[in-house]
Amino acid sequence: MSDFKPLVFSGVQPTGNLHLGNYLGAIRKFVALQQDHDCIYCVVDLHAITAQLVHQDLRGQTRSIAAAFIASGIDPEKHIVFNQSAVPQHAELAWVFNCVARIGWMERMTQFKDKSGGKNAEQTSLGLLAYPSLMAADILVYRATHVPVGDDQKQHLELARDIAQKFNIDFTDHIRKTSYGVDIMVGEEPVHAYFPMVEPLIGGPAPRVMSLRDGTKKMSKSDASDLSRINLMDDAETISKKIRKAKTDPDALPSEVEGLKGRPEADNLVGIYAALSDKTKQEVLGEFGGQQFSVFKPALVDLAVEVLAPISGEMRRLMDDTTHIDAILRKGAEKARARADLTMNQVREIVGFLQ
Ligand code: AQP
Repeated sequence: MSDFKPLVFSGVQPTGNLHLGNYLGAIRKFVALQQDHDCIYCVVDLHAITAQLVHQDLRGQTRSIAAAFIASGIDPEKHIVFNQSAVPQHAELAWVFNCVARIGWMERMTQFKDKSGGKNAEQTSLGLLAYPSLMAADILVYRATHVPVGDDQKQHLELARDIAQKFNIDFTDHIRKTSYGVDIMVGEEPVHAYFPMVEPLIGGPAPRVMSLRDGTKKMSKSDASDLSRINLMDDAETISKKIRKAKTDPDALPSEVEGLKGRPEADNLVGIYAALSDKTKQEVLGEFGGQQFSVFKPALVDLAVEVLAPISGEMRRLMDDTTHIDAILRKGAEKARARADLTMNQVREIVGFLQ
């Protein structure tokens, strides 16, 4: 039985300042994966206009995400870094997927419900509803197999699998007439597939970094309070202030992970420490169990500054030379277009478009 060649794909939206959640949930994993995998990392600017159409400086934001990738350690020579709108095949495949996916699938997405509910109903674009279909296309236009993301994207990746599976089933006979199909197992079933069943890579001690003000809410770019998040570009003093002011409870840290249950803020800070130091939560508690937050927080400040300061410094340096970033993105887009075009030519043939 043949199988798909492993390929990693992921994207980040240029919709505001990157925060620690984006870094620990996504970018830090991107960096680690490039050691053993072929990787494609994308600044998803088409996604950026789904929730808000007009941006003050979409180009600048796009460059800053690319700068964050590179400053964090992604190698654009060995891997591919580009912005989504420069590869029109993403949008072309998304249209095919809009016709494969069912409206009900999209309406069930938690992110859509959160962003389109209440007073936002009138402002909700068709693009926001179709967002997961474009995300499936981003991944599958490269027939990528593995997608590192934060826990908040899990539902969208399950949908990408549903779309891939429905395409494979709807077009089975057409796929068989070409030589492009691959034999895979879906559960116990052997399937002749054109698109792989993508695997989310979500694990780690901080798969969902929570707000510093409320341990039950995701750390997010759109939170009104800047104190709720640590931005990648925050200086040492700001990081220190935000961690010192982070909400906690009055108890000392427990010695076992079990003891973090029902203590969302403590759990979040321990998870952040663990992810930043490449340790498990249990290892962190082995070091700090029984200690008060007055001891733990300064240690977390030192660690966060030690990890983030070189990244923000390098981002600033890169942002001063936009010609260099633009050249990286242009070169990346050329490499991405060549791969995406190969897939789209085959998809056009499978679907039956006259070429
Ligand atoms: N809090 C988080 N914890 C872990 N991972 C996170 N990600 C986002 N927030 C967290 C992951 O970062 C990657 C890029 O995310 P995105 O560009 O899609 O942005 P987003 O998820 O829309 O980010 P925000 O901050 O949550 O934006 P708003 O406020 O607009 O909703 C993804 O892999 C994501 O999982």
